[in-house]
Amino acid sequence: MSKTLAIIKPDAVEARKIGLIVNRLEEEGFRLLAAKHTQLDDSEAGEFYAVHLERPFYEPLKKFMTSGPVLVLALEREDAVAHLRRVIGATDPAEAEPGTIRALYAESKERNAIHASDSDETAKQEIAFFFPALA
Ligand code: 3AN
Repeated sequence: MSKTLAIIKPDAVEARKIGLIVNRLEEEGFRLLAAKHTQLDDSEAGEFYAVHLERPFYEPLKKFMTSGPVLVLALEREDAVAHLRRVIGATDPAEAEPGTIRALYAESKERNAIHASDSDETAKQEIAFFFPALA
């Protein structure tokens, strides 16, 4: 068993897709270890996306991620990181495989419904960031 972190982003929360997305994750075999409904502030979003600091989309990404509530999820499953990346689909919904969460619910590259950790190492850091008790 391994762990990963997902964030249902402000666009999907606003569009009332939390239930459908959590249902899909459970159908995919993920166990929900912890959940936090919160609105990130600028410093939290900045720290979370620090790896993108030099990218042109860093400021708009922070603005979007702080624009409304999100649902942060710690998830467990066999091969959790890779499986969740497959289930969410490509960053750009136009390139996401049909049936993936982003193909179904994302609007654009930025407003793309859901975040998922991209490696076991990142998953560990991201889980510790939001759920220190699980680390
Ligand atoms: P992913 O979320 O698929 O791992 P990353 O880690 O490359 O993608 O990017 C993190 C977030 O930054 C994405 N979820 C998306 O919201 C935003 N992002 C990435 N690339 C772009 C881009 N070219 N334009 C706008 N936003 C972007």
